Amino acid sequence: MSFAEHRERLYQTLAENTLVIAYAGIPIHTNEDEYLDFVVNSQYFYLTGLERESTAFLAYKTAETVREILFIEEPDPLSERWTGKMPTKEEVQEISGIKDVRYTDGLEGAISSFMGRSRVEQAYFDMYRCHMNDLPDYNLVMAERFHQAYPHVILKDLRTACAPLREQKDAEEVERIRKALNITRQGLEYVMKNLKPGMMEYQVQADFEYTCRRLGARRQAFPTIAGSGINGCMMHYETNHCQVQDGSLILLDLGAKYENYSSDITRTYPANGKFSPRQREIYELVLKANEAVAAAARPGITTKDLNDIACQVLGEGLVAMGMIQDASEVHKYYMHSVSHPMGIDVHDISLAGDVLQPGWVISDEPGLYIDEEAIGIRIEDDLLITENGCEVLSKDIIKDPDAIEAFMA
Ligand SMILES: [Mn+2]
Repeated sequence: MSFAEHRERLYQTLAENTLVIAYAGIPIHTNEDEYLDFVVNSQYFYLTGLERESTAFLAYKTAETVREILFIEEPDPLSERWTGKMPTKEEVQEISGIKDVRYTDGLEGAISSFMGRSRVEQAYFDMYRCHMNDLPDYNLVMAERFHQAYPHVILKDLRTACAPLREQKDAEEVERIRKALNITRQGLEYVMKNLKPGMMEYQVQADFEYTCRRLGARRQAFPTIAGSGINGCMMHYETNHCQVQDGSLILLDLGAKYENYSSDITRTYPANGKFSPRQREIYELVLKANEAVAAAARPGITTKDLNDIACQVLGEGLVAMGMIQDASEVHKYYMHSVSHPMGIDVHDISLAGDVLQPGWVISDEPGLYIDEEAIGIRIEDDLLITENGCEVLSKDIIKDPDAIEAFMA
């Protein structure tokens, strides 16, 4: 399915007399003349396939038709001298399938023209805010500006409208995730070849990210977590500044991002290449939960159901080891939930309580975190929900403890 088909799916859900305005966004300034790496707005990307900053997309749906216009910056020889070639109208037409491409200096005029001559009743902007204290995203700023100018038009949230569409991946999106996973697999193999006690956690991180970059991933899907020993017991440890001790485990939660789609994998390795009997005992319990979740994942159940399965397997195992009295105490050693949707974003857009459907891609990531023994183990795979069950997209990334030991030997 092409990006044009993503738009077509959106239009089918919209009422007539509806305007859609989506901005790629602008680079975020830090200090002096430095900016953060540009990250495109996910709704804009989903609808256009474009990752170029300072571009925008406008669509207007009437009873009869949908008008689509894409706005890009006019290529300018001076800018190109400093920062490289800018995309041309032909190039963005090819990627997005949008025929009417104009330059951004015409955007306000185009909005004014639609507002002046058409009966616009509602307008969709991405108005997402993660935390109340966050600075507003560019799309939210532009939504507020629009609302000031046209207070009679009902504003609606483009992100919410895109959620059910983005949850269900098409073949091209799954293919991009497979490519990201293929890079992540090779990165982890490079890590296993080089891992030894005495390394710094950030060196393990560097081995992984070096491979990702060499294989064409432009960025990581999220900050790499490389937690050895007790650090593996912190869910989102990403300082990675400690030395990896002999006899410890290192928990690696990481993923390449490729063609703007994410992979999200966790593997836990013995620093010296061999699990201790106790480490292996815990590892095998986490692996059992990981496999139970993959065996249960299918259309018709929820990620909460999957988490209940993980809790049951982990809880029963901990009771059998005498670590807790009752399976309900599992949260003493397992503090997160087992699954989240993934796609363009590593924690991808979803509507709470949604039931799994074919085409969803979700994580499968049980873990156990035993502070008193400095054992933190998580095993995470990425699952594609199919008609009858699921496909483990990350099945080639080894996780069997014997296979890990053989690979590291
Ligand atoms: Mn995850």
